[in-house]
Parts: sequence; structure tokens; C-alpha cells
Amino acid sequence: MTARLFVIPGSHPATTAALMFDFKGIAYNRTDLIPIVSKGVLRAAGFPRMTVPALRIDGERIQGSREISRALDRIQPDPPLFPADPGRRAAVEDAERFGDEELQHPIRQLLWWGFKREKDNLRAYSEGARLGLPVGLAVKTGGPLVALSARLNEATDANARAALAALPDLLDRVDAYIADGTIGGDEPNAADFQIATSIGLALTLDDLKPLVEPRPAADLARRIVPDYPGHMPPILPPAWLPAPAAG
Ligand SMILES: N[C@@H](CCC(=O)N[C@@H](CS)C(=O)NCC(=O)O)C(=O)O
Repeated sequence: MTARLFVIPGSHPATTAALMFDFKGIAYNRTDLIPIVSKGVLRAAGFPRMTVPALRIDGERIQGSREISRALDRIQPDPPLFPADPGRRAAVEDAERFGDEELQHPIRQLLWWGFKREKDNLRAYSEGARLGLPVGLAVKTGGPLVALSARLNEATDANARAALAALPDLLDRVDAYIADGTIGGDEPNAADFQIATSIGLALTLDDLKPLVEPRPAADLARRIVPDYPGHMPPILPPAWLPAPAAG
């Protein structure tokens, strides 16, 4: 089997895909892409969309973290990413969809807001990446790409504030999935990998840490993705930050 996973360093859904490969024990090669430049590379590689994770496996092209979880289970059923029981499978699929469609993007917008404000923050998220040029040089010359990425991700002040306002409810949802056993069990499933990376990424932002740290969601992230790369020192205006939940 030959597999090549296209990622952008620091991308949470790309990290989800990488973790699922490791869980399955399937060997793969990784191509690290620079944001924006990634779009042309993915197009040239024959992918229909312009986002990572994107996977070429034995000539087949699969794109999107949820598509990849299903493909990996099809290609190698053990260990499974989805429960066999139909009711439990539906619950995991629902949690995975929530992680993809509702949780991922607000965190992404806060990250790009932070990069836009201080592009040097990108460096820590790209440590060890093979970008085809030194990370320091990529960051130094990356201003226009950061500005464009922030724009394409709509990382405006208004959306960053909306993402922060939405965060407590989103974290409540994650904690509820843990409490009802959909995620956080002994054996991780596709929703664990989907959700834990967004929480792991959130924990790299010092501004978000006090909101996330006291929650079961943080324990899940530390277990599933203990070494999420990157660190963003405080950068968001304190007045925008919601109060940490009373504990
Ligand atoms: N919901 C999609 C999200 C894919 C996505 O938006 N990926 C981002 C990175 S986190 C991307 O490729 N952005 C393109 C770019 O930055 O140029 C999934 O889970 O696969």
C-alpha cells in the first residue's frame, strides 16, 4: 500500500488524519504545504478541493478528515474508527460531524487572527516541517500569504469575537459527548480524533487555555494529542475573552 498525506503544518484536521493513520498502524508519507501555495499543489496533484488533509492512497484521492476516517476503515477495518453497533455508530458520526462542521472553524479563525496580528507566531506551528525552504525564511517572507489566508478564513475582528463568544457552548458540547460516552472511551474513535485536535490546537493559544484547561475536553486532548505543535502567547484583546466557567 502506498499512501501520501498532504498537510499544512499545525492544521487540526490534518493532524486528525495523521493520528488516524498512526492508530491504524498504516505507514504513509507526508507532504508539508505552505498555506495558499497548498491550493496550487493540491490542484496539480489532482484533488477536487483545495484543503488539507488530502490523501493519495494506491492511486485513489480522498479529501477531508471525515472522508479519510471512512476510507481508512474501509481499507483496513482493524482497529475500527467507528463502532459496529448502529446506534453507537450514529452517535460517533454525529460527534465527528460536530467536530468538523462546528468546532474546527472558530478555532481556525482565532488562530489566523493571531497570525495576522503577529506573523512570527506562525513559526512555532511549523517547527520540523519540510516546507522546501527554511521555516524562518517562510515566516519572514510570508506576510502576504498570512494576510490572504486570514482573509480567506474570514478572520476578522467581528468573527474572532463571535468565535470567542461561541467557545463556552462548543466546549460544553464536547464535555457532553465525553459525559455520555460517545468520545473519551478506552479505545479512541473517529470523533475522538476529530474533536481532540481542535481542543489541542485551542490549548496552544495562551488566551484560550483558562477556558479549556479545567474541562474534561482538555484531558481528552492531552490523551489523544499530547504534543500538539505550536504556541501563541496572549494576543487577543482581554475584553473579548469570555469569563472561564465557574468551577
Ligand atoms: N472541514 C475540513 C477542513 C479542511 C480545511 O479547511 N483545512 C484547512 C487547514 S486547517 C485548509 O486546507 N486551508 C487551506 C489554506 O489554508 O490554504 C476537513 O476536516 O477536512
